[in-house]
Amino acid sequence: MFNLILFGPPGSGKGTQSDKLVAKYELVHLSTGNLLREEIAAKSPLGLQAMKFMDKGQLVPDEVVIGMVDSHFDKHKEARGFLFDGFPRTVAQAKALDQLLELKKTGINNVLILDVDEEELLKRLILRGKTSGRSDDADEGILRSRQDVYKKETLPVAAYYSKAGKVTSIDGMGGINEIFDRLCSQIDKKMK
Ligand code: B4P
Repeated sequence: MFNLILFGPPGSGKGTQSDKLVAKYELVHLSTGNLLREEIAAKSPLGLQAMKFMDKGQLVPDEVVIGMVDSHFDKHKEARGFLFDGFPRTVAQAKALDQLLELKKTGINNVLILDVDEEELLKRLILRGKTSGRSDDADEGILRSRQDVYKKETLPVAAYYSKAGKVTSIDGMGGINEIFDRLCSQIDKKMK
């Protein structure tokens, strides 16, 4: 299996680039943000619980996210690999993912970090908020607190994988296709 993590702050383009990457490399896309929004749309108990955190720009509790990933994993036993988008977002989630992958006798091949200026992140999310209908994009205060949560709770995940020598930083500024080409050239090197 070839397993990738696409990592970066809110608005760095993880979702945008993941759609293109899974099409090219035939990986299963596992976006915890998308899975949580599906649960909210279905008004499931998990969705109703998650909504309370997402609306405030906070992370959904680890046990909720890990349980959801675990059951999604089981639906894709034949996958040639996964692209993890927006997961793991805490060190506890990273450790849980390592255990899940170990059970499958596989691991993470590469963690690609999209590097984007904070002003550009806010600009993108404010623009998305005008059309997305996402409550977590609607308010500049929430957008800023999502960036703070990223720095406090999610950045340590990069250090966790860095110790294992798995992290590559990718310039996430510029056009969508240009960033996609940068990501592909790194993935192609790792797949050889
Ligand atoms: P996510 O759904 O993961 O979304 P995101 O971080 O907001 O955005 P992403 O980086 O994917 O940006 P996108 O490509 O869309 O998380 C949402 C929330 O869910 C979290 O805050 C949290 O509450 C919860 N959650 C999710 N996973 C969790 C976990 N594991 N644990 C706990 N809680 C979790 O790009 C943003 C915008 O920029 C788009 O409008 C796009 O069109 C635009 N854009 C992209 N690339 C561009 C470019 N190169 N130039 C200009 N615009 C660009």
